Amino acid sequence: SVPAAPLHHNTSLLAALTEVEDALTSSVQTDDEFLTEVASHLIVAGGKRVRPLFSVAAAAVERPRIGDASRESVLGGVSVELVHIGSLYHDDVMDEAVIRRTVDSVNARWGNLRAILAGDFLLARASEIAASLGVEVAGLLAATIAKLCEGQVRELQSMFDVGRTEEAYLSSISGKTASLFASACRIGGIVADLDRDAIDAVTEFGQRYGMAFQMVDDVLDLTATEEQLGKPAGNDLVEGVYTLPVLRALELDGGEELRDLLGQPLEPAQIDRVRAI
Ligand code: GRG
Repeated sequence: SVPAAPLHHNTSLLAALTEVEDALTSSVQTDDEFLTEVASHLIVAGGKRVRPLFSVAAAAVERPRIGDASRESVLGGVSVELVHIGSLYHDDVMDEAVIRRTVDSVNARWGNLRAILAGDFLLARASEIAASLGVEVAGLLAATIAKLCEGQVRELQSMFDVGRTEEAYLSSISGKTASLFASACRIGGIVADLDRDAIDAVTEFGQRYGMAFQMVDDVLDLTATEEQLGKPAGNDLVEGVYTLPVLRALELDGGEELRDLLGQPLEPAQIDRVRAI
């Protein structure tokens, strides 16, 4: 969750995040109560809301107070968060994940068919909101959804490959994670009418931050607890995904011991051994 202390010093940022919550809730209202319930599931469950925070902050870079956000930057952030949540619905179907944001995954609660449809619905609502912000934002969000898909396909093609290169890993996370952080910032910059250099600068920041964010996420899979993650820890390891920390450990280890351990179902003691490496 967002650290409490800075928010006390910044009531306008807190107000923007409250607006984000309200707009997220409104965005999934339909005449179909069941669809609204399924689509609300991970909104209600929480999440850090890092991406909308970046939209709001990017829109405020040339203003005296961070969080001096326009309604448009809040809506831009909401469109990005809806894409993020929709991608989590689909990702959990692909991974057969049962826990997300500390609660049942949507597929575990309602099955794959409804999880896929509700994910589609979230993407549609994200597109509607982006379109209300103009053609540039709408086009950017659509292009970003395409990048997430490209990144995820690249991920599928190399994640289980013992010969995975760091370039393959970086190319995958650039698409599946960093592109949405970059667009979160860029949309904030566009709706705040920043000049083109500033828009490019906040986009570059988002892209780099997103790369670092995914690398940390992959390290946390090895080092954090289920309580901290809101989902089971060590998942990547159990499934044999070659994330950056694993690739680096393979290098450090000289390869042999770790190479023998990986690529098969691991016992708890073996997981501890890999973590130690
Ligand atoms: C349908 C848009 C769409 C895409 C299809 C499934 C897919 C392709 C992409 C998934 C990509 C994916 C799940 C990347 C991982 C991103 C990531 C770091 C998730 C965790 O983000 P946090 O830590 O989670 O911000 P919270 O719960 O705090 O929001």
